[in-house]
Amino acid sequence: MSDESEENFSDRVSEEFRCGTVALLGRPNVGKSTLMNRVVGTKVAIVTPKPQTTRHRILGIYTDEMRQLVFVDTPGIHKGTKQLNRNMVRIAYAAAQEADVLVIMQDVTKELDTGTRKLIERFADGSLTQPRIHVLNKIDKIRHDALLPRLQAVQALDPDAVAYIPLSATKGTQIDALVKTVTELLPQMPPVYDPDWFTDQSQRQLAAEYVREQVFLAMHEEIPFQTAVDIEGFHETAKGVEIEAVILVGNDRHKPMLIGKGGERMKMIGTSTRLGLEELFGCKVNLKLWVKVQTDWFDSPARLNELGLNG
Ligand SMILES: Nc1nc2c(ncn2[C@@H]2O[C@H](COP(=O)(O)OP(=O)(O)OP(=O)(O)O)[C@@H](O)[C@H]2O)c(=O)[nH]1
Ligand SMILES: [Mg+2]
Repeated sequence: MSDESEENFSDRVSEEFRCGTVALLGRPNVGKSTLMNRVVGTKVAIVTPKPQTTRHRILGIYTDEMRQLVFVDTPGIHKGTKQLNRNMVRIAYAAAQEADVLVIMQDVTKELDTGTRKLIERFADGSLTQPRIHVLNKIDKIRHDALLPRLQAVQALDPDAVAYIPLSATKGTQIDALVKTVTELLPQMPPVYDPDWFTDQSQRQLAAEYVREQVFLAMHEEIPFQTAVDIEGFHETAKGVEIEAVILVGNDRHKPMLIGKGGERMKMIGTSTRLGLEELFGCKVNLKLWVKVQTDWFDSPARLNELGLNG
């Protein structure tokens, strides 16, 4: 969008317009990225049934006439000994420190385990002073009467939070309540981002993430967690975009597994990625994929730095 129309939008907004950042925090797999995509209305963050899907801090921006909510999706907070895992957790805590509002999410279909309790206690221990909202996600999967004890348990752990909101990110239930509650906690100020922006990621970064999503969906055991994607070429042409992507694996054994018999698995990963990217970019995508072995890249600070995963 041009500078002129951006100015127009900022000029048009009322004095009551609110804008600020909202960190989405929680254990892996609770639905942080799903929730952000739901509010923003576009798949700006990849989602898979596997934990540790998100590795970066990713912005998802929602703008209407009244507000601009800048959601900060974060990697799930977990224990891990590899440098990559430690960096991911650091990214999440750094995002919490910088945000105006903290949204702490949990999956109500899972036990309120020690990891989740500790995480809640850590955010409620007074070291961070921003208002906190607890989101109890995946209510579409539990019986109504199972929710009350869970709400009481979170309230007991963090009685000073502003709100406790049960919702379903996939079904879209109670999203309005979250948007309303968050808005009231943000400062009155004009929008920071162009109203047409959904995310801070470049098309190149989105392409890398979309490839990684398909690797996560296609592969099992440790392979997805030891895979990264590097975009080596991204060219806009008259027909659409041409992308050259390298899938990095941390181990020789993983390369043939990822390629599959007769290259079948790579073909499948390539096709599903291409379809997703064509929908996202609204144009034809020509995607070329390679697999490269780079032993233990996930424990190499220099390599993590090159991949933008330095935390
Ligand atoms: N039934 C149900 N499933 C959900 C809901 N929200 C998310 N999921 C599923 O939960 C899984 C994890 O979702 P993500 O959004 O990737 O979770 P995350 O918290 O971002 O996970 P990490 O990035 O690994 O930290 C996916 O299979 C989602 O489809 C929900 O409201 N209901
Ligand atoms: Mg995620």
